[in-house]
Amino acid sequence: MRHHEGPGAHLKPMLDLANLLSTYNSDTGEVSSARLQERHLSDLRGCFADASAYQAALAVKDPLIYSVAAIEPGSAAGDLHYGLGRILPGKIGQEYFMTKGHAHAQRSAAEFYFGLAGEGLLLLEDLATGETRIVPLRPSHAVYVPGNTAHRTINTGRQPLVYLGVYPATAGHDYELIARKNFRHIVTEHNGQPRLLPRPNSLA
Ligand code: PAN
Ligand code: ZN
Repeated sequence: MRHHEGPGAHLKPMLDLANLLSTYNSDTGEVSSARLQERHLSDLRGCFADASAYQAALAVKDPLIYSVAAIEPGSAAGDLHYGLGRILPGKIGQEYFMTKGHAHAQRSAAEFYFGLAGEGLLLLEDLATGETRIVPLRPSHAVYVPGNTAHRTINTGRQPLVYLGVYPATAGHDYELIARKNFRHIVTEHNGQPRLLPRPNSLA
């Protein structure tokens, strides 16, 4: 059968999405035919506010923190890319395991997040105003990340947080901005609940 040609060719991204979810391996975060990117604790240097807790954890081992299986059906203007993210549960100090976070290189590019499993948050920071908010990310919840917004995904639960992010193929990922300035706020656990706090300068 030739699924990807003829009148149904425009359905290819949709078929890929169905394929993506049906071949998802919940133990590894892998999706067959997708490029899997893995981030370990050592890849998140400078992200966590508690530098001594980070060093202490890294001295013991360098665990996997998250992975993203990326599907890129096309890269022309108008095409979409999507990634299946999986963040493991855990904390460094009181701060939850999370992604590096980024802004899109094409600043106006927005993103659609959809929760599939586990419990977490999106930390959103407006690049123009610095205004920060956290939005719950749970199974069957959608979160719209507007353009010009740095975003980081955080696992606040005890299970892997699994989600889909869909974004313009032309968006690009700018990690430099976050590596230089970091997010202005952190999310830590207090009495079992997530709390948004300004980043403490002394530990940054
Ligand atoms: C997501 C992210 C994913 C991993 O697919 O790429 O959550 O986070 P980092 O890219 O910050 O490591 C997305 O926002 N794509 O644009
Ligand atoms: Zn993004």
